[in-house]
Amino acid sequence: MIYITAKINPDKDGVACIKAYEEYLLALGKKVKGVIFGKPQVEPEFVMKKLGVKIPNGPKKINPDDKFILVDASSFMGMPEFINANNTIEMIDHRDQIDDVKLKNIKIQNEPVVAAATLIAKKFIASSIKMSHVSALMLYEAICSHSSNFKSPYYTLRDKKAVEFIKKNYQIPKNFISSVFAFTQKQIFANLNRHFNQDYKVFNLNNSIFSVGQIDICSKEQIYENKEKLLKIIHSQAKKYKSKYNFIIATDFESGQGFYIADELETQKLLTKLLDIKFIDSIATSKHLALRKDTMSKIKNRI
Ligand SMILES: [Mn+2]
Repeated sequence: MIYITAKINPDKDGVACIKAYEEYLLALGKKVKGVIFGKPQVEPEFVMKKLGVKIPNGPKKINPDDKFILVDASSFMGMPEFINANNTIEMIDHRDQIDDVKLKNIKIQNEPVVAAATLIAKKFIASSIKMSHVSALMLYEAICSHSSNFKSPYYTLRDKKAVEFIKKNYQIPKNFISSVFAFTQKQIFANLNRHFNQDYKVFNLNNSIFSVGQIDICSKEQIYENKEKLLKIIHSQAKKYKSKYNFIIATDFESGQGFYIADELETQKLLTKLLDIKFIDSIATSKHLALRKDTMSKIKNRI
C-alpha cells in the first residue's frame, strides 16, 4: 500500500493535503490511502467534523513493501519511526530549504509558499481534475489560516491565486473561516496543555537548542490572562527538551500584533536583540504578527 500522511498530530495544512492529495492521486488511478498518525490538531479536527470528513488512522505496523508519501513535511522528524528514507517515495513541503542529503532517492517538491495546501491546489488546477467540495474547503481553510487570513506578510501570489480559484469555483459557506477561527481560539485557551502537547517545536541552531510554542489566534487579553499558565508550559517544555532558549509566540491577526512570552533572561536578551522588542513582565509586544517560522529563520540568520 502507498500511504499519504503528514507529521504525527497533523495541523490543518497537513490534514488538508492528506485528504486532497489522496483524492488527486486516486483520480489519476493510483492506489493510495490517506492516513493520520496521532490525532489531528484542534482546528483541523473541527473542520473535519464540520465537513463530515473522516481520515483513517495510520497502521501500527507496516509491511516491507509499504511506501509513504509525506505532505507538509520534508524530514522524518515528527514521523512514526518506521517511516524513513527507504520507504518514502515523495515529499511535498514549503520550507526555506531542505538539507538532508539522505533524501536523494525521494521525489521532492519544496516551494516557498505559505501552505503546502497551495501546492496541492495547484496540481488540481494544472490538471483540470475537479476537487470535491470538501477538499476545496479544506485546502481553502488551510491556506487562509496559514497566512493568518492573508494578514501575514509572507503569503505569495500563488497562495492568493489558489484561494481565488477555489472561491470562484466552489461555494464557500458564509462565515466558514470566521467560525473555524473563533472555535479554534476558544478551544486553544480552554485547554492550553492539549494545544502545546500537540504542537511544540524544537530547533537546533548553531548547537543551541530552542523550544518554541505557537498560538496562531489569540487576543491580547487572552495572553495576559493566561501568562502564568503559559510560563509554566514554557518551563516544562524546556525541561523536557533541555533547551537553552524557551518561549511562546502568539499572534492576534485582528489587530496585527504579535506577542513573545518568556521569563528567562537569556531568552529575553536574545529576542530583544534580534527582534527589536522589549519585555515587560515576561511579555513583549510587537507591531507585527509573530510567526514561529519567520522568527526562527530570523534567529538562524543572525545568531
Ligand atoms: Mn504547512
